[in-house]
Parts: sequence; structure tokens; C-alpha cells
Amino acid sequence: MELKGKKIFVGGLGVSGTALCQVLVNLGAKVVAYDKRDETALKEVLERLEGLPLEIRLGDFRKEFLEGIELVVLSPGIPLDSEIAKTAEEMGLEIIGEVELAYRLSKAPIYAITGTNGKTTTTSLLGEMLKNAGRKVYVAGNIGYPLIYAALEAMPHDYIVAEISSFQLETIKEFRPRISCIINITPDHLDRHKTFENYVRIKGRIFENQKEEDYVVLNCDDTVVWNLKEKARAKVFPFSRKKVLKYGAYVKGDFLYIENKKVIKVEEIYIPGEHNLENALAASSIAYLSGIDVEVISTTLKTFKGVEHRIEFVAEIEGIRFYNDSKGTNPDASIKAIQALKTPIVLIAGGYDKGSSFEEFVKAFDKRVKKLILMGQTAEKIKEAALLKGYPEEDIFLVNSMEQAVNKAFEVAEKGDSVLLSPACASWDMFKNFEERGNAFKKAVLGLRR
Ligand code: UMA
Repeated sequence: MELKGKKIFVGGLGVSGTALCQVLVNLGAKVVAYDKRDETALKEVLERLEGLPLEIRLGDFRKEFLEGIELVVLSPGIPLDSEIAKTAEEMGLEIIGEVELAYRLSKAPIYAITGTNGKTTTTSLLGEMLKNAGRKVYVAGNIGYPLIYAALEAMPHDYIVAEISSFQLETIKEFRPRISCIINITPDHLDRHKTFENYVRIKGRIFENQKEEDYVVLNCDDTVVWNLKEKARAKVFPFSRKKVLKYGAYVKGDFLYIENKKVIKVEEIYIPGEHNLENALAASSIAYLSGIDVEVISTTLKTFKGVEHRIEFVAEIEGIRFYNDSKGTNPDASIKAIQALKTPIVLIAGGYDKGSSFEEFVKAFDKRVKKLILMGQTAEKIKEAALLKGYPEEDIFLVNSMEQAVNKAFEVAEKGDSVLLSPACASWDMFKNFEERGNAFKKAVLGLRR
């Protein structure tokens, strides 16, 4: 794709936008970079971009920002119904996202993973499998390292393992991963995608450009995911933790199999919980289709210790174990975290309101969540849902900061309990991102004193 001399509008100056500016300038494009935030809020970003020949536009969006522009590249946080996108469309401009541009520039094959939950774990695990097999691999995308960086760095014989979100899939056009995977789909991001049907449709876009020689790995235990197979042109490779399959990856007796090859005893997989078995099946399927030996897959499953902020063990203090699941950004992810822990739980939840329903979430407390500590925009909404389900009011505590939440949890927890931060919500009401929230939790835990 020729970008030299082209006038390109970069929408958003977060992680993706900053990377886009650097890469596009390097490739000789003339970049107009835009963010709705002001100079003070963007201080660090602007420092990082200092010296680059950019035209920077900040604050409320205006049509004239798009004058002379030939291509609009949006960050995933900017929706297609935003004023920027609508204006660009009216002007007949091409609109793509960072992922689409990365795909067009990449020389290496891309393995792309999406799903409501487990994306980060599956992506990291697959990255480890490829590394352990001696391949050069870039792990990128929604996981935090922009795909555009990986696309430029990777050589044709390298591999890119990409975590892809629904936000990123909204703005693809030609994006064609060699292998794609959908781990699961449950309602999430409905504030952005409006309906569950639309969210499912967008998730399904991950394989829309694949051809017969490509593969799509689908969870056949998840009916929403499995129904998407009708739309796939690529070869479908199923996985299941509930059924023995003739073709695909599955669990039979105590063992994980791929086709008819025994891979590992399920209890030897290091990362705990049923949801992680799903992630293990997904990553193993992709690795297998990529030609990785079953022995390497097995060794990696035995040694991979999981991902930061995902049911991450932080410390044991006076017999109380603290877990950081800040990556639990929707009810379903947090339900899985609750189910993965086998002790009584003091749960810290609440955060940015994405319009999720908390009915199923509070149902999953199932006598195991003995105390509930709530914070953020959704605190009242979760409290109401819990009370409606008969959760005792005296076991619910509302707090205003992470430090208060951790102190309260420690006060009400008893020896043998787990304190779990799994908010069931995004972090954007009180924190920059889930990492900052998880780090605030860990800091508060490590500073605890009775
Ligand atoms: N902005 C505007 N106008 C808008 C909206 C945003 O100017 O209408 C600006 C903001 O002021 C901000 C910038 O855009 O400066 C933020 O851009 P962004 O929201 O696209 O975030 P990035 O920092 O570029 O990070 C994104 C992903 N974030 C989102 O999709 C919200 C990161 O995923 C990803 O790691 C990164 O690109 C690299 O690929 C995070 C995430 O929360 C983990 N993802 C969601 C999730 O997993 O649920 C989808």
C-alpha cells in the first residue's frame, strides 16, 4: 500500500493513534492527528510525539479538519456513528481502522483471536506455543501492543498473533487472517453496538475475508459462535470441552485431544478453571493447525502461568488470598472468575456503565460471594440487582476508591476466604484502563496492615 505523500487523518491519540502517527510519518505520509481531549490531558502523548511533523487538531471535531484528507484511520475507541466517521463518509473518504491498515502493511501471516472473554489469555498462550516451537512471533492487537507496530516489524517468515476486539472489527475491510478464532460470545459493549445481534455480526467479521485455504477455529459448545459457521468460507475447525468430536480439539475422559492425538491430562494444564480449558483448546487448535508438534503444545500448557490482571494471585495475608481480575470487564468474565475460585469470596465489583445487565452476575454469587464491595458508576445498579435476587443488604458495602475497597474487603474477610477484584465492568469511570485499576488494587493489597 503506497502511503508516501498521502494526507492521512488519524482519529484518536491513545495507544493506537500514537503508534499510527509514528508509523505513518515514517512511511512518508502527511499526518493530521486528532483527539477530542485538550493539550493538558494529552501532555504525555504530545511529549512522545514531539519532533514528528504532524498537524495536530484537538478539542471538538470540525469538518475542516478533514480538508484535503485522502484516508481516515480511526482508533478503535471511535465508533462509526461518531461525527468524525459520519462527516468523512459524507465527504466520500475511505475510513479504516488501525487493524485494517496493519493488515495491509503486514508481510507476515496473522492468526487472529476474538471472543467476549479469554482473548488475552488465548492470545498469550498461543504466542508462547509458537515461541516454544522456535518460531519468531509478535503478540499484538487489543492485548496492548498495537498491531501496526507488529505489522511493520514482522518479516514474511515470522508470525503475528493478534487479539482482536469488536471495536477493531467494525473498521476492517480486507483483513484476512490465515487462521481466525472465536472463543465465545455473550452480551458485551451494548452501549456501543446497540444490540446483541449487531455485536455477534461484528464478531463474525473476523472471518469474512478468509478463503477456502484458511481456517476458522470455533467453539462448538457455544451456540451463538457455532451458528456463525454457516457464513464461513474457510475450513471450520471446532473445539469442545463437552463433546467428543471426530474432527477438532476436545476432551475425552481426563485428556485433551486434537483429532485422535492425546495432548495432555486436563489437570496438568497450569491455568485453572473451565473457562481456561476453553482457552487452552482454542490456542492448541490454532497451534496445531499452524503445524506445531503436540509435544510443544503439551509442554506449553503445563508451564504457561497466565496473564497479569486475569485471576492473578497477588498475595496471601493472614490466610486471606487476594486475586486481581481487573480484566473482568463484563459480567460474563467476572462470573467465570467467581466460578474458578473454590473458596468463599469477598468480591469487589463495579465500574463504568456499558449498559450491561447484572442479573446473571448476581445469580452466580450462589452463596459463595459472602460479602460484596461496590464502587464506580454501576455500584447502585449492581446493588439493586443483588437485592432483587435476595442478597442480604448488610453484606453489601459501597465505597469510593480502590484503597477503601481493599481495606473494607480485608476487614470483612476471614481466614480461608479469597478477596477477588473482578468488577464486571470497564474501568473508564475511575481509571485510564484496566491495567491502572489492577495496579491500584495490587498496590492497596501490598500496603495492607491490620
Ligand atoms: N477519542 C477521541 N474521540 C472519540 C473517542 C476517543 O478523540 O470519540 C480519543 C480519546 O480521547 C483517547 C483516544 O481516542 O485519547 C483513545 O483511543 P482508544 O479508545 O481507541 O484507545 P487506545 O488507547 O488506542 O487503545 C486501543 C484499545 N482500546 C479500546 O478499544 C477502547 C486497547 O484495548 C488496545 O490495547 C489498544 O488500542 C492497542 O490495540 C483496551 C480495551 O479496553 C484493552 N479494549 C476493549 C476491551 O477489551 O473490552 C475493546
